[in-house]
Amino acid sequence: MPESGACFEGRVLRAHSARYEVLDMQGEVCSCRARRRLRRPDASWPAFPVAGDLVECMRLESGSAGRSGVIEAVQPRASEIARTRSGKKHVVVANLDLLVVVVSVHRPALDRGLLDRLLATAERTGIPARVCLHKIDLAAPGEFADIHAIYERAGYCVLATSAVTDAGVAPLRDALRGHVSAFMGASGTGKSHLISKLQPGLELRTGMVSEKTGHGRHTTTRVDLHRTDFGALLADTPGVREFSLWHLPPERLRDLFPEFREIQENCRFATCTHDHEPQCAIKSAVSDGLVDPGRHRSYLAILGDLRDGERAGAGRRKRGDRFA
Ligand SMILES: Nc1nc2c(ncn2[C@@H]2O[C@H](COP(=O)(O)OP(=O)(O)OP(=O)(O)O)[C@@H](O)[C@H]2O)c(=O)[nH]1
Ligand SMILES: [Mg+2]
Ligand SMILES: [Zn+2]
Repeated sequence: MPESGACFEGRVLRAHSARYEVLDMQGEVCSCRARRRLRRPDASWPAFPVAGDLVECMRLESGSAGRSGVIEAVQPRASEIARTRSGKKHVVVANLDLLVVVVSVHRPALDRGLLDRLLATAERTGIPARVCLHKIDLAAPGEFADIHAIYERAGYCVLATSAVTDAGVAPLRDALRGHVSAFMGASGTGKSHLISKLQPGLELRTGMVSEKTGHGRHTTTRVDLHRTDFGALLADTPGVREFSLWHLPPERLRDLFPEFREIQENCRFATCTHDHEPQCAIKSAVSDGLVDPGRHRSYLAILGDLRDGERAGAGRRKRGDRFA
């Protein structure tokens, strides 16, 4: 057993009330606290640790509560899933290899706006995303074939999955093997249930979808990176209702829709935002059925939010407010 005072590297599995569970290179979990300077949520860098962070720690005496240590440093992140919450940057999870966006086909109804925001977030941080059309047992045969095709044409790998029939579970497990992945989506879409299917024995808490509203009940309340026996780390995350991309310059959004990339080369203006500009190749492609109108609508909705955010930020700066 490593002695007290020894340094070790590891990955944060979960953060809770200023305690962090860190998985070390030997596969042991150590309960750590973080140096105060790492815990300031407003620090630009190093920011306080989140699940997925790679950290450098010092081991303390092992007590009755098991191994313990102190996080001394957080390594720069290779990727991070970041959103805007109450005007501040909120990093949900770091250092992913893969983002699994879980949308249920029914109960709750498929939310394409949220799906497209999460896919754009994965593009932004440079990690591949998979789309899980989950609860496929609730769909009529062929009911979601068009959605499946739209996202495959956009360049994504799409899986129809069910925790009831086990459809798609084995191929998803294969795709996750050896990687660090996070499952994100609206509450009640079945993220925790699906992860429990992927790794029998985990038995994560799941919640019923409300009969009245058709929404989930926000059963999972924090990010937890789970170990599996097939060589994957899987992050279960709390359901998101709205997802605003953190501080993205609006003109960069067009590069986060993979199916736009080649086509937009032909827009009349090199900086075309595919909104009001004349001779826009993307708008023509939508009319010609080459780009899905729903994806273009999602793009315009996100663009509108980013422009509003930019205006609000400029207003705050003008008034001399501290920019969050
Ligand atoms: N019919 C059907 N129901 C499912 C499936 N997967 C999950 N469910 C049900 O959907 C409900 C919500 O599942 P959860 O796993 O708690 O959903 P979640 O996405 O983790 O929700 P939050 O933790 O609130 O974000 C539960 O009642 C599950 O039993 C599925 O494949 N088919
Ligand atoms: Mg859950
Ligand atoms: Zn254009």
